[in-house]
Amino acid sequence: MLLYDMTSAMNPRRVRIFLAEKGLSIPTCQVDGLKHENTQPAFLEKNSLGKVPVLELDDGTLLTESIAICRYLEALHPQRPLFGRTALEQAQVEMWTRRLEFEIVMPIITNFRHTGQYWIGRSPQEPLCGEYYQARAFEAFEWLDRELAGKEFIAADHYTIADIVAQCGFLVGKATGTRIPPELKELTRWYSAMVARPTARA
Ligand SMILES: N[C@@H](CCC(=O)N[C@@H](CS)C(=O)NCC(=O)O)C(=O)O
Repeated sequence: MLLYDMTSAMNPRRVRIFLAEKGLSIPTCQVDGLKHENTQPAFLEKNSLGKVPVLELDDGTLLTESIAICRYLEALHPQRPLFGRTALEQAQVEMWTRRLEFEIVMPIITNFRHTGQYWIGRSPQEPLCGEYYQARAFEAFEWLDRELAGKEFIAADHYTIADIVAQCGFLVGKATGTRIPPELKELTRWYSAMVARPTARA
């Protein structure tokens, strides 16, 4: 297997943390976004969308989408489960992962696309759109703060892919000006615990 990775990017980080939590390691090939390597024909043959991560299997099969890659790895290495243990837990993890993708990650990333240096010349930028999505992100942070009251983890009584999705999203928010406000105590507590995990810098 070979993982096409981009060190500073959010979605490959999900896979790296997932692997680290499982105690697994896979050879990686770095794709340099600043040098536009992801939009060159050689990489577009791996992923026609020009995005990382991509997992290339030994028979040449290509898997894209961070969550699909993690699901594949979970099926190969079920211990310790990160997508839920029981039918109900699996549904709850899926529920939370989708809620977090749409409510938390999407507005953070959309703000970054419309305001970040990296996207100049790569994607049309509309500052008002950036402001709009940042405001939506902060509303969603308040919602998640309320949801986290009394909970150690987001979706279950243990760490799951839902926590990984959220922590990677908040890391982008931190780097791009959409930080967790300190008055959101539950969210701040949860995030501090996530970034203190030994796998957080994978
Ligand atoms: N839904 C995809 C999103 C992949 C994605 O957007 N990757 C970003 C990095 S976090 C990327 O490759 N960006 C490079 C670019 O578009 O220039 C996934 O979960 O893997």
